[in-house]
Amino acid sequence: MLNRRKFLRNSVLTGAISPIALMSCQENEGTSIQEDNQDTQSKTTPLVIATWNNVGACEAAYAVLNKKGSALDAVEAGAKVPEADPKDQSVGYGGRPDRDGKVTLDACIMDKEGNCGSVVFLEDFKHPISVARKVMEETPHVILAGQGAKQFALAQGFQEENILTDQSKKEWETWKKDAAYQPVINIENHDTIGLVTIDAEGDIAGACTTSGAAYKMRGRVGDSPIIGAGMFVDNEVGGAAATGLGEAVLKSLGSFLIVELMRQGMSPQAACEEAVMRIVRKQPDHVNLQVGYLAVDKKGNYGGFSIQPGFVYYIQDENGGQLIKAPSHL
Ligand code: SD4
Repeated sequence: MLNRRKFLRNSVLTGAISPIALMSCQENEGTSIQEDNQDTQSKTTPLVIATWNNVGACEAAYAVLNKKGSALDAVEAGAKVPEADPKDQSVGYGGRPDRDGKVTLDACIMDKEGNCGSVVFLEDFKHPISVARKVMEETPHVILAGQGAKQFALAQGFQEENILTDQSKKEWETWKKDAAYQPVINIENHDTIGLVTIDAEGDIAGACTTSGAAYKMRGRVGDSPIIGAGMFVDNEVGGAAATGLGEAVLKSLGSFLIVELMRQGMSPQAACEEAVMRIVRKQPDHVNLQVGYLAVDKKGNYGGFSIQPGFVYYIQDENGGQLIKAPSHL
């Protein structure tokens, strides 16, 4: 909360936000952005909340909820939207490859009972989230990796296909000329989707799906498919999701931490801030990397926070959708 106060004080002092009207609007890619400058904001349930400007995903997820569908079906439907979109180069089909030119996907899903499934280092499938769901529903395991995950996906009837698009291949070929291995992700250019939904019954589910850090080392797995790091939900409390440099999130299991802090009474906003501050306090290189968290509790209170400015998240309920600019530490 110290940091939240510092943020508010600095913002007011520099005139970045008006002390009377703490909400401001900006334009970004045709979507109006609201600045989240309040300690507790809330929405009615059912609702969908997702990292970045993932409007299509939130709409698809909300359409499921609107028809009284389950939170679990909603997160899967939502996650599949960017997975299928070749223009989204951080997720699924069209994702940027690793340094060897192979697209490797990470995804996880979790339901209201605390059941979860995950795939890591999965190649050649467009919808890792659906394979992760099958891991949850059809196996006694939580995580399947690489060739084993592929074998399982094929056995489940998923179609193998080339998911490296010409665009991502071309960019990789340009990158290869210098092949500078810089795992620091461009702080403004993430699209990894972590989403949490609350359905009409008040039940919660979560999902997270990504192609991971561009040009990563072959075999690298990030936070996104790791339950408790990239995403975590607890039906008694709420849910959280992460985006940004996975290594930083993994070191503090950020999403699990946020849910536990909410369990102890913190607001989603304060819990996201504390999770970011754990990274800030323990990882001196945080100035060079981005991590953004979002969280929602059972009542529909929500929040988000990041290390660097630039993290936005999208939230949708019966009143429509809103893109929200999260406050940041720096
Ligand atoms: C990873 N957390 O693999 C992911 C990357 C990400 O938006 O969030 N990109 O580290």
